[in-house]
Amino acid sequence: MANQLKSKEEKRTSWFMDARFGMFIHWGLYAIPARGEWVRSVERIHKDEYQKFFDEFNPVHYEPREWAKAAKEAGMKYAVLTAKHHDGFCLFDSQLTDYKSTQTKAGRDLVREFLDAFRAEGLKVGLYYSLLDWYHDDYPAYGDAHHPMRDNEKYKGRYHHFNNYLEYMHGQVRELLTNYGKIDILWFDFSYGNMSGETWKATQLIEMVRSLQPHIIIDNRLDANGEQGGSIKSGHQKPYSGDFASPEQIIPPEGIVDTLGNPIPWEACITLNNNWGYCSRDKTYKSPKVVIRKLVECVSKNGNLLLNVGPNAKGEIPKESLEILSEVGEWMKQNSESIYACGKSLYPKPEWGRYTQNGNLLYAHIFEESVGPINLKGLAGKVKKASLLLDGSELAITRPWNVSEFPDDAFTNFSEPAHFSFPLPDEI
Ligand code: FHN
Repeated sequence: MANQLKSKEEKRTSWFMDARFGMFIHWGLYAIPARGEWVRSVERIHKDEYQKFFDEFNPVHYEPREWAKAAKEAGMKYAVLTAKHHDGFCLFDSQLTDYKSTQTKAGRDLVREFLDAFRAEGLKVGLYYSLLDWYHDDYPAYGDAHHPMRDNEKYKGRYHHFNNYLEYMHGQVRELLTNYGKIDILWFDFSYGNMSGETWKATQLIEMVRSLQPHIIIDNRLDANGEQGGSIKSGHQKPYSGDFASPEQIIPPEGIVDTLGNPIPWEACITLNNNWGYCSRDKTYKSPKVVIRKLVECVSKNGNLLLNVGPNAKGEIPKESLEILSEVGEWMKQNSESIYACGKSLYPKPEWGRYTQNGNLLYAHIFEESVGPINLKGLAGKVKKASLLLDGSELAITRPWNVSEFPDDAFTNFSEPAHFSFPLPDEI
């Protein structure tokens, strides 16, 4: 039985393990204050005051096909959009609330347009759904760890019927998995303290999700230990920290494995600046080089990278983000062979960089800080042929190389890793 279950999960996640690279999109009313998606909680904004953003919301430049093209050009194979974030605003035409995009000046079902556009560009599609809901009257407020009214005396003693909220939450998940066609990923977020597992009626929720869309990948954030429902690990689980945003530090060399040592699909999600939701003043963008390094790091440990963009109130992805995506895309055009369908190598991580591997093809990612000869320790006798992905030029494999010996353009313009393809002998 366990093996059967395992093969079910393997079937569900095989496309995901090949895809390796996706776009995360955090978008909603919080794009108007433009101070990140937690603005209501951080600034203790009452829902009545936040209402002005609902009344104003009208993303006149929302063109999801442009978003989809940018993702595709960057080499991304899937995308996950916030259908509802913690503020409770729904980007889809839910019949369970009027707090939704179709009731704003926009008058549009933003989720449906997103799904249509990204599917049209050939990408897999996922929806992020917040378990937290700071708008719903039956979600705990006073004394909650995160609610905007958590320390507002007026909310003390206010009774809430949490089961009403659960009925609403489960009902919305049912709407998303019934009215919007095939969804490839359902990205729940997040569990904390006792707001975890069966508090959400997670077993019942997962059974309903599986009955509606048996193929769907579910992340592991329905419980604070990251165990419930997770086809994939996306952080928020012990002993790792949330988001896995620093896979270099958080994820061990062997990746994430089960008790038998079998690899478990996992995904790091990272912001391009320091905010998930649009933040106009946050210009601390990561360079294309850092993004590529994180992608290589994840793949070298059997993981995926979900890279976030936070569109603004007009519905535009910030130009800084588009520029980074475009440059990452240039690198992917040349080197995606060392990313897609690749994973952890049979060989231990070399001191000068990372290996990724796909079957009998080994890819050596050389980080330019490496000094001295590139010594393919332990490989010398086993490699038949080495060549640069850049131009297919052959590399002698009988001796170590100095990085300086590589052709000048062996490194892309971010002085990024050169890549070798090593067709390894069958016995590998
Ligand atoms: O609180 C959210 C946050 O806003 C964002 O959605 C991230 C994405 O992984 N998840 C939670 C914090 O980890």
